[in-house]
Amino acid sequence: MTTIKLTMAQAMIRFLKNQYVERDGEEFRFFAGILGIFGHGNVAGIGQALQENPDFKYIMVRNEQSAVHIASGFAKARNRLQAFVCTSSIGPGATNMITGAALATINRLPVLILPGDIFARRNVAPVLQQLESPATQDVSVNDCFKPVSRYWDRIYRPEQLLTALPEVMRVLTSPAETGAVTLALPQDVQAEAYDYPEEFFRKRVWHIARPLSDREQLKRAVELIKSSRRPLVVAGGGVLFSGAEKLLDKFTRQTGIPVGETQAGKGSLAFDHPACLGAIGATGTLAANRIAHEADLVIGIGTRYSDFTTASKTAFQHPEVLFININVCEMDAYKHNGLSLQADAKATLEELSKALKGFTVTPEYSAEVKVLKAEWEAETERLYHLDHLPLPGQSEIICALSQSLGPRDVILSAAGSQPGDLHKLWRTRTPGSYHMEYGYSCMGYEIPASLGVKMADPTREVYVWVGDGTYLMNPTEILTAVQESLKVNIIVVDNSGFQSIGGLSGSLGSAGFGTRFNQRDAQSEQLTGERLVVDFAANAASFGVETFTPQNMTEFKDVLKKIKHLDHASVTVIRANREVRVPGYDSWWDVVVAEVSSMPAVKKARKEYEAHQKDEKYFL
Ligand SMILES: Cc1ncc(C[n+]2csc(CCOP(=O)(O)OP(=O)(O)O)c2C)c(N)n1
Ligand SMILES: [Mg+2]
Repeated sequence: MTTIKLTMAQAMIRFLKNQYVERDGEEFRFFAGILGIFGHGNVAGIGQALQENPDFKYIMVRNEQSAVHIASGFAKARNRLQAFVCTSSIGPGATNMITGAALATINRLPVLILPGDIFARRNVAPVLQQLESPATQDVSVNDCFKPVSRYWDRIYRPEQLLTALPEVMRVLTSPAETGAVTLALPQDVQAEAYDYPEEFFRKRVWHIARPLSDREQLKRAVELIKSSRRPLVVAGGGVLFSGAEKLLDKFTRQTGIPVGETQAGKGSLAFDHPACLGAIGATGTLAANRIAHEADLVIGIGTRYSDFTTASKTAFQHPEVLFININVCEMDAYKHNGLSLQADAKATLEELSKALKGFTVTPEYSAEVKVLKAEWEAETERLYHLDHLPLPGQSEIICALSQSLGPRDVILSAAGSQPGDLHKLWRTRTPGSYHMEYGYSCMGYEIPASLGVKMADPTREVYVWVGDGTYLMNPTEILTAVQESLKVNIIVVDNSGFQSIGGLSGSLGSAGFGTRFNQRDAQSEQLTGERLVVDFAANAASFGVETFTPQNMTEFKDVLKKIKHLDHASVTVIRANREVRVPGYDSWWDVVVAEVSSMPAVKKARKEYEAHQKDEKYFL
């Protein structure tokens, strides 16, 4: 056996460089590179190995959490066929990545996380940034990654890479299992040498399979669909990950079954497709939610049925509603006591289309879908043209963006009031052009993720929408955009605080308490003093990007025309009215109101809450 003497870190990078995936005959190098920040816990290990491997791109970031967000944005935009690695020092650099890991795992996005770890040798403990325990020496802050990782391991000896890395690849490339994979790397072991077999570093191609469902279950599903009167497809992120959009188009045109889209599944069909009812659930359109209400069969494709999708289990009210779940992930395939088709979405839609030749929904049902769709388009138009003065409503900003963006351009967001508003109102025209992180809805994902999306496909314009609150949480990767010459178009909507949570608080009887950006008032000692004015453009300009501050909608539209043709990143700041909201449509979201309170508004909200909660269903 030929061997090569390498440090554990050098062996790691050499192995990662040689991993490929293949799906439908197309092959990709799996890792696009590594993102991170060096400290004493990785600089001489992974850092040194990267210096020796300049063909494995290293991108320096400003915050380790952002590194994981960039990686998630990238993996999502590449439909999980490529990923990034993230490296950090030990201690705070490592724990900064936990939020990112949770986001990746919840959204089922492959990210390889390599936090540095305390000395395996232990004789010099406690080292800088080490968490000590009186109960064991076999613990470090990196154990906190366990619940948020799909695979977790610690490499105490260099030869453990030989058995750990194949597991890492199995999980990262598995459509059902993927998420954050964490390999904790003790700082001393990273630099330790070992005679690795050359064979370990050969090119490996991981095949991404398209598993078919159980034959009996498929037959039963076909019968169920044939005997349904009001079937509805719920299209989740799995449709896009599987690349099943064309098959969904064919299936729905053939059968006439309408489609509601989850946040992750939006863009499965173009907004003007005859079967597309748009967003479903708590942030759904009136068209999708009304059809859902009376659906007798829900065909969930690649959805995990989050509370936003099911409107906290109130969306599906037909007394005998049944579910068919097409999902590669067993856990999701069995949800709602559904008939499980544990299988790839694209392959299964192909089979169902064949088996359902001749089946269509009734003309009455199709007519109802058409009317509701038209009604929703009219409502969208109304909200697009509020002409609110002096400050516009958010729906007008959506309208301006919608008119300016090309069909392949990407709109990206994650938290605030815009995910709900965009879910309802964005007119998605191509798959991947609506990029919403709503599994973790993590403030601070947006700007870093936009860099990942841009790297995933530089031919697409990326528009990232952040609220003022979100901007304040994590603006610093703007500098990384400048460093990497990544043209991202950042739109900051300043409504002086947390409009979303303020509105939610209001609806729960708490009048927006603690959600506005105001100074502490000297007399009341509450946060009700002068409005805190932040010059977001000046802040952004300090990172070296061009900035724009349109004062009204006309100027905003002019800026959008201009930034389209720039060759560098920019930040546009526009103020919006925080009280002009996009309403909800036949849906609700379960956020519990205090059962007892001395506040009359809370008591009233509690009564309404109890009435709504009665609609929550178990699917037994
Ligand atoms: C990291 C993180 N912290 C807290 C929250 C809860 N949260 C959701 S939206 C929101 C306010 C966002 O404010 P802003 O970005 O200004 O958007 P707006 O609601 O004003 O549209 C908060 C605090 C979150 N989603 N993520
Ligand atoms: Mg805000």
